[in-house]
Amino acid sequence: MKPIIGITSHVELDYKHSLSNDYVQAIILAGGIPVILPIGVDPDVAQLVDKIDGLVVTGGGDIDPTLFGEEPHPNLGMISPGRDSFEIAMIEKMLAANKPILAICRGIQILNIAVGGDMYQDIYSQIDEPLLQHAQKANRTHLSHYVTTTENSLLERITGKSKFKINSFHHQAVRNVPKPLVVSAHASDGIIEAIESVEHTFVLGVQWHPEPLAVDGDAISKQIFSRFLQSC
Ligand SMILES: [Mn+2]
Repeated sequence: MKPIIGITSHVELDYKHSLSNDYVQAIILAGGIPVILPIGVDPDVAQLVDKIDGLVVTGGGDIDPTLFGEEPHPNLGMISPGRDSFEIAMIEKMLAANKPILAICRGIQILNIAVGGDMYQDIYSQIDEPLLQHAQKANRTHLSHYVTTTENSLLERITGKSKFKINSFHHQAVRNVPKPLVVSAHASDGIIEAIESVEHTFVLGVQWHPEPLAVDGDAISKQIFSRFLQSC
């Protein structure tokens, strides 16, 4: 029996569901059966969580800042409140059931908010230090900047590396990371690039996009998906 993996969809302004095929193919390549999840089923998340073996929380637009006690910064992009509420409800139930979660890009941010953390709405206007280019202009499979993993973290154990290169497509980032989550990788400018739970079997959030890299054959990205599937 292959694990069934729920994958949340990108929802444009609560109007249209869409999802890059790379998420689907990366799960199939790693040995799972992907199922694309809709918004609008918040009251039924307990039943959904019961049916799936793992959850991929995918990338997309920005997140409603009132969810972490702020009002919209001028550089906040498009948000999807229906997606925010569905994903937070799913994450809460998955955590309670100790079922595996792989959270990607926007996913790492909503994962952090679901446990009471917060985030930068726009790193370039909210951080005074000089920052790297985190919205790369190269194609999706180009590895543009390095991340350094936290010693003995799940991410370090999965990848077997203390430093490696990733792609980068974000202007927001996780800020305060509350328990049970901890930082598992950061960029050279201090931006948090990965978080994980110290109380769950497999809960990992990455700020980059491993799914086009895994489909392209990148060994580290394939390892992330295969360890996620093993946990499922
Ligand atoms: Mn980055």
